[in-house]
Amino acid sequence: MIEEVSIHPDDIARICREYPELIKTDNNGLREIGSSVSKAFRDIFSSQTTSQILGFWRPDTVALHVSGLSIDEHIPNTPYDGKADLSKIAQCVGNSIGLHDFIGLHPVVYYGENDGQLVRNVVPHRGATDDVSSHGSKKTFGPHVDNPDLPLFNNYVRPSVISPDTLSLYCVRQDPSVSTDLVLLDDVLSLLDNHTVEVLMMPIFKIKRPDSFTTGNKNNVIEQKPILEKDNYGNYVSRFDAHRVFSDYDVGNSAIEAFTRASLCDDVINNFYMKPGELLLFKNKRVLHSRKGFTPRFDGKDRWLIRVFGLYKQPDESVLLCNNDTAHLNTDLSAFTEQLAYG
Ligand SMILES: O=C(O)CCC(=O)C(=O)O
Ligand SMILES: [Fe+2]
Repeated sequence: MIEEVSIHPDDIARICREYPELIKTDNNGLREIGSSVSKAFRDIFSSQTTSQILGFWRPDTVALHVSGLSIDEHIPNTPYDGKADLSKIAQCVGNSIGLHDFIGLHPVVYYGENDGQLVRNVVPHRGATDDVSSHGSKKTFGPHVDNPDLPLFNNYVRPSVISPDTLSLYCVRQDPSVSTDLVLLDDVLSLLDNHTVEVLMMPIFKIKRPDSFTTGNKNNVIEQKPILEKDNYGNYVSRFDAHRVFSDYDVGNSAIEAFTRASLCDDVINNFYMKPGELLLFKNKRVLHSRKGFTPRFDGKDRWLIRVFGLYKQPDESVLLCNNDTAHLNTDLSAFTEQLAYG
């Protein structure tokens, strides 16, 4: 289920009075502001709001839709190169990362993507209008999980990098005609027959690394993987991405087609026309997200969301790119080959 949380305006007014300045915008500085904001949330939120938000940990809750958070008084123009001075949107950034801290999630970023910055600006990029990525616009970005070429779980003999457990999108500036769409994996599976589900669990699929990776091993492809697996609690999780999964087998391609068709049914799509100060936080591998194509105006006022990835557990030192940034993960899978062999 998707939990609806509405923050009381009096609570927001109190938090705004205490809002810390965002002085250092490197990842460590962002985590500091996240921890101050989380402290303010703990002091101010009612027990009802707190339990609704912490309900994110319930096995049947796969997403939170939080409304009524604050935004900064003067929002700069939408940054069409994808780079913004985060100190100018300190409240949006602080609320995003603060909610992760409050819930106990660990914000992370993956080497090769977003210049190592925890906060990604999801904006139409002047040079990427035809890309299928968070910087694209004209083409529909079909249902997908993020970073599907990375291992789903960390249940190997040694720790490994894994795909994001969670993803949040915070609305800084709205385009009222563009929704952010969520589809629950369980809803898609309820439309498929048993045979198709069984095929999706077979290790007969190839998955390509997303276009948002611009450095490192950006053309990574993993092979002989299932699209569907079950986690330790028996929940289905997926590495589905309509644009990036393939199979060498007809039976595999038919299953991909059936899954894609089911994920595009109106009945399973939850549209969110997010206004500034609204946030979606969801379990990346149990929810698909998508966005229809749109035409940006490039007048400084186009749609602007900020995205943050999270992990349920603090990443092990061995999966970090370097020791001085505990959020920046190594994505060179050859560094984890030994344990992948056991996976
Ligand atoms: O809402 C969008 O533009 C898509 C964003 C997205 O899929 C992402 O940033 O992972
Ligand atoms: Fe995405």
